[in-house]
Amino acid sequence: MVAATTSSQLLLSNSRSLSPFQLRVFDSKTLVSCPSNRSNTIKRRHVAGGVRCMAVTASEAETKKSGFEIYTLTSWLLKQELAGVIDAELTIVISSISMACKQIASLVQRASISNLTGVQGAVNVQGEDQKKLDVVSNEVFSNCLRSSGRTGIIASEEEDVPVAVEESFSGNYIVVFDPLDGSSNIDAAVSTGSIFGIYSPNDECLADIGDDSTLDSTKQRCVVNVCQPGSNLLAAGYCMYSSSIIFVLTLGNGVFAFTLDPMYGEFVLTQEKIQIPKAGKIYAFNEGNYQLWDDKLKKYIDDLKDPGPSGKPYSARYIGSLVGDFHRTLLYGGIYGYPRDKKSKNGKLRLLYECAPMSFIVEQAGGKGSDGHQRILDIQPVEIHQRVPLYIGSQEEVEKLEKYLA
Ligand code: AHM
Ligand code: MG
Repeated sequence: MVAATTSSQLLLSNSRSLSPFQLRVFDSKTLVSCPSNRSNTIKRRHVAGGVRCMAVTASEAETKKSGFEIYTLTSWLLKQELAGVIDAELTIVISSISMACKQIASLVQRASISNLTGVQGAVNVQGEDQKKLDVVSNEVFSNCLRSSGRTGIIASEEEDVPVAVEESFSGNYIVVFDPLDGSSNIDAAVSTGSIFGIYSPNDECLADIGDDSTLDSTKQRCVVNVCQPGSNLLAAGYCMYSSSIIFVLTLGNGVFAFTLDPMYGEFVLTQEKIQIPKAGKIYAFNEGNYQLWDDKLKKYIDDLKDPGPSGKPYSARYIGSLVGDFHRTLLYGGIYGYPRDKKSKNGKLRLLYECAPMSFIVEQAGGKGSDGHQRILDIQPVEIHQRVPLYIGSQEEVEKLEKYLA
């Protein structure tokens, strides 16, 4: 199938003659009409007096990579679908989330131009001032999920209770998300991000939609359905809005990063099977709260600053934006922590749409996510906006912290 042409080149996407996930550029001189079959790739050769077509095996074709090949999130998701890792409905849900992220990225980038900085004037159910972009991003995320037609329930940091999606016609996946995390940074153009987790569909929750008399019980069942431990997650990811827009995703088979190519407007695969370093001498805590911390935690932090025999203490790095701090930790190693303290008994971060998705990702990369005593993914939520302390990062660093808190 010819997708676009110029005078000298033809852009082809042909699921029979190429690997189904490849988009390649051919010189028009070599393009001729050749018969094809399903299992073989067609090789075209100029010979004296004409062109001869030869069949080559798919594996032979795959080893010869074109310099023009790009591997997009869409292609990658289709490959996962073909391999049976996810079904077609989940592919659509994740695609719609990536679309929401592209829109939010654009809004974040243009915030000061479009008068989208500052507060909205409302306070969310958790008593926090909502920024204009919090509200807009929540709308963008919710609309993309609704229009995908594959989402049964959505639960957001910015909504009081989970919402049953009436437009859903199949799939019915449960999506939890924080549409714009770290938005206190937004007016200074510092990194922010969106975080999401996807749970299995539960048709029971949707059974009574449309019957007003049962709306309350439907809502209650939605809450029950959304309150699942992170160990049930099917997929989780985040999108970081920074000097690059990076979409990080796990489907439970490793962690993959896709970078938004502004030329194509597509997320392109840039890192496969990311592994977090086993240890790393970087810590990310808001030390402004030091005096409010428990003595065991103070001792841990004090020891990190001790240069010891090597003469090298840990380095402190703290953006105050979970996605940015987490992404650095994932790539460089170390530990990110948001502890409980005297004023916030369970810390600040929310289990469902912040701690659990990030913990699923870190475990898939070989790291750990803990509340200081137990695995985050094993915690059974009892309410939607439940907070838990979070310590996340390199396995050895999180285990070291747990020993101090024991
Ligand atoms: P938010 O969801 O209201 O944006 O709050 C979460 C953010 C995280 O991104 C960040 O790690 C943390 O709050 C920073 O909190 P603090 O300013 O107390 O250090
Ligand atoms: Mg948040």
